[in-house]
Amino acid sequence: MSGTDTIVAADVVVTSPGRNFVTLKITTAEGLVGWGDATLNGRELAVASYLRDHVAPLLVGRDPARIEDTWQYLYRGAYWRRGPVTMTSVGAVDLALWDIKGKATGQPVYQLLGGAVRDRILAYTHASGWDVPRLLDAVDARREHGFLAVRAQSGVPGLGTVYGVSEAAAGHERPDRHGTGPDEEIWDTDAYLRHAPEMLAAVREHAGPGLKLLHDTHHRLTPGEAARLGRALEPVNLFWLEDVTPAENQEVLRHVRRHTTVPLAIGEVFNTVWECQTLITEQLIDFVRTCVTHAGGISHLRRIAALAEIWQVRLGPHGPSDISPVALGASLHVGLSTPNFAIQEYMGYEPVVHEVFRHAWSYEDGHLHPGDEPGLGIEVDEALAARFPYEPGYLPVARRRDGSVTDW
Ligand code: EZ4
Ligand code: CO
Repeated sequence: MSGTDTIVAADVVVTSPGRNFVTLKITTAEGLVGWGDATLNGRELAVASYLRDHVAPLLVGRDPARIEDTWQYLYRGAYWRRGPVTMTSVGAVDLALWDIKGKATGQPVYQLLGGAVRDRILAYTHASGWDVPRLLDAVDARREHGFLAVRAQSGVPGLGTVYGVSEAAAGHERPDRHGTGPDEEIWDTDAYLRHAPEMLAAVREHAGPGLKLLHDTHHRLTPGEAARLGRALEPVNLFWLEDVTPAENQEVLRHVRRHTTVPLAIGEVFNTVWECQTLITEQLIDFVRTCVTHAGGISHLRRIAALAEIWQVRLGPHGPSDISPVALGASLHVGLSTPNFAIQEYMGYEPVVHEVFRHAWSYEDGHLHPGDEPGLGIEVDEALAARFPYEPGYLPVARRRDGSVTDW
């Protein structure tokens, strides 16, 4: 196939079946269609414009088989590099080109990446409750659905809405869909630090030793606070503690690491291997959370995995309901073919999302599989997608009790 086909169109589909998704569709002269996810929660149209206005004109006329060359061309050729908008755009193109290569060769993408190294991929899902009893019910419900790994989040006494708590069945990450700007939440780290160890100990006590238990601190702690929390959580035996600090400064994790053996996971907001470099090469984390779309696609996630493998760091990619089923599928093709892939986040989707994005990937007994359709195994129902126009939405903003802005 190499060199015989040509990209004739690159179109951006923006749809909002309950939440916004941005999808790239690349079409070739031979009639192949490749899909890529370009959703960046709360900043969707920036990526849509980057793709429509700046990338699509460059793709027309190119050879779709040249995936790596196109990656280099878009990354290095823009001069302005890295960052979530750029890397999500590059990632969407990369996914769509892998999809096309799979369809051109009749192979699922994981076969082109070296074939399966495992039979299925361990998944974790979210459970939350405003108080501990409701959280325990949610954990039970997830386990009844077969999940072996669960991320537990709860409300904090004295605070209102906080990150990660939703009692919706599928659980979903806000944004609230209104164009009036973000909701604001009050955050109090001391209240959280008093509550979190008790809350997670209650889950462990209730669920027993077999459950893989995870928790997300969502960038809120200083290195000292993170070290203390990590120590306090050691008896709970977490699978991981996520995003303890904002990690804009990777070096501060040295302090956390010196004081606790709690397994650390970081990286869902990172966009390239360079933001993971110190964390990996100094073994400051156990799991890297970079997302297959936000970190430049399958091609770049594999580079991160290769660096991580040398340092015995494993992948546990971001997979919230605010990336589309296209991205989740792509992550699973990497997961099935990458030795140091540990676990995939899987929040699930509302039923209508599964209708807009029909997918070969499947969930069963706590595990995911990408399926064996050629390419990524995704079909987008464009007519249905067109019935859900874009609606502006924002993630919340958090303030301390004194009114100053902190990390949400
Ligand atoms: O808050 O994807 O671990 N998962 C997460 C996510 C993020 C959202 C932000 O859009 O932290 O739920
Ligand atoms: Co997270």
